Amino acid sequence: MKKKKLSDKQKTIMQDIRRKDSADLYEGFVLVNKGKVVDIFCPEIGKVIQINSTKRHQLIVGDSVGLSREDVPNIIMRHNRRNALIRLDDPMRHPIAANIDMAYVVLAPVPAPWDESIAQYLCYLYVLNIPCAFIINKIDLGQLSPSILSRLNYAQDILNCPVFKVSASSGEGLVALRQHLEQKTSIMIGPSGVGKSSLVQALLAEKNIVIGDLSAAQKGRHTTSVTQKYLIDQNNGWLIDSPGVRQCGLGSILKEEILLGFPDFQKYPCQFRNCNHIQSKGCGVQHALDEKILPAHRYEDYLFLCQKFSVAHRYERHF
Ligand SMILES: Nc1nc2c(ncn2[C@@H]2O[C@H](COP(=O)(O)OP(=O)(O)OP(=O)(O)O)[C@@H](O)[C@H]2O)c(=O)[nH]1
Ligand SMILES: [Mg+2]
Ligand SMILES: [Zn+2]
Repeated sequence: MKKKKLSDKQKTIMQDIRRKDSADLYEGFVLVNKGKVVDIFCPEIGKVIQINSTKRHQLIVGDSVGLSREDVPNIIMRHNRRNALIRLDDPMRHPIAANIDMAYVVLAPVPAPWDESIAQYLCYLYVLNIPCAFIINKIDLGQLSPSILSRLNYAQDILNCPVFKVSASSGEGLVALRQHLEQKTSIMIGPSGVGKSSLVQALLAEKNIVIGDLSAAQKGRHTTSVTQKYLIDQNNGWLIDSPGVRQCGLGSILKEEILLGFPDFQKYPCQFRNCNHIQSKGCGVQHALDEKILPAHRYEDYLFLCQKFSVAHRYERHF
């Protein structure tokens, strides 16, 4: 039988499979995808390698890859992602960062957050199954509003989300935050202008392997446009800076997913199966609200997100 000729693309794939089998690869992870090139940190050689990116692997920050042991290494494979963060305002759900241990939502007195945004961030991270913490930055400029603070206290006390109060400018509170960032890969998310990049700069490790290469462009106070990973602690603490969210919304969150963002409601059982907690009689959540066991702000935020969902749904149909 005549042997079928392989195309160049098929040959490369076959070569990659053979290399994968040999397991003779460098392990690395993506620090930044600049479009044409990707910066990959390779712990074994302790260096950042710049590699031409291929569309095939669709690499995002935090992706873990296997590289060929050549003078000019190639990306042979992308390991499966443990999780992936999507942008809050992206109805198409494109991932922006992978393999995250913790997301820190950064807030500040200026620009002030809107009340329901706390529940929105919580819901978004619960749905993605990424642990959440909050950072109140710019404490040198004053306090957040009482309505935001009561929501953050609820998140801390009832939902076990740590809350840090810091100032990237004065350095206040950074010691405790730095400790919390140790030995994991974290990401800073939140509105534009709250100081995410300023915090990353303030927290960078003294002997940063990426500082010369990568972070010079971030020294100014420019709005961040790329998602990038930095070493902030010699104990393997990595921090990803992400562009601020301008539009608020939950992207294409589904109605059923909203309840995932309110695990505290499970403490109040209902007599209805699949209750959406909006009916009045016999609903455990409504009862807890009437009895003032569940704070009104928590229930109001739930109703707000449910309403928001219907808007997101209509919007989505245009795609
Ligand atoms: N007073 C005060 N200003 C701060 C603090 N942290 C950051 N800023 C200022 O806030 C502004 C925005 O800071 P960035 O770090 O660029 O904010 P960002 O969250 O990265 O913004 P995007 O990249 O657009 O999402 C800059 O003018 C900073 O100097 C702080 O702790 N106190
Ligand atoms: Mg920034
Ligand atoms: Zn109910």
